[in-house]
Amino acid sequence: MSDKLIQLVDIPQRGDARGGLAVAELGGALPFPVRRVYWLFGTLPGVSRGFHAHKQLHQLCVCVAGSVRFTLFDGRREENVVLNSSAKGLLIGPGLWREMHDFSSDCILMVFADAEYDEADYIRSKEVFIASTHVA
Ligand code: T46
Repeated sequence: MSDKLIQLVDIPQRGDARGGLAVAELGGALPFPVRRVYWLFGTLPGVSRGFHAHKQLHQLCVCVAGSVRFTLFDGRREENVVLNSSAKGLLIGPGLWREMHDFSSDCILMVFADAEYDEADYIRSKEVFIASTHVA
């Protein structure tokens, strides 16, 4: 899988004896200016999410509580990444099919995105996604 499409980055920890503090800032863990932040929480037991790719969107995903497993597919190879620490962020570029599985009941997944929500940026059919990865 191309390193440019998926990358696990360290989120700097600036906590002290009083408690934790983690920082995602431009030029640090964040390689792009953020235009949208959303978070997934309260995912019901056994439920998987995602099942789409993005055409342009770049995102940084940080599991700030609990755990979740990402399955990422670039049209050829599949990779699984477990996020279970707020000290790690998963950078996901465009052109990657993503699924999220095994959400813990306390999972809160924060997502920093470089663009506003746009349904036209989604590819929600796996067939269409695979076809798009084989265009010369
Ligand atoms: C992604 C993974 C990690 C909005 O109206 N605004 C938003 O910013 C978002 C993210 C979603 N929505 C609407 C679209 C759907 O009607 O909320 C509903 C649920 O979205 P979706 O089914 O796409 O959610 P997930 O959990 O499958 O995927 C989300 C993001 O959509 C996606 O970009 O990469 O989390």
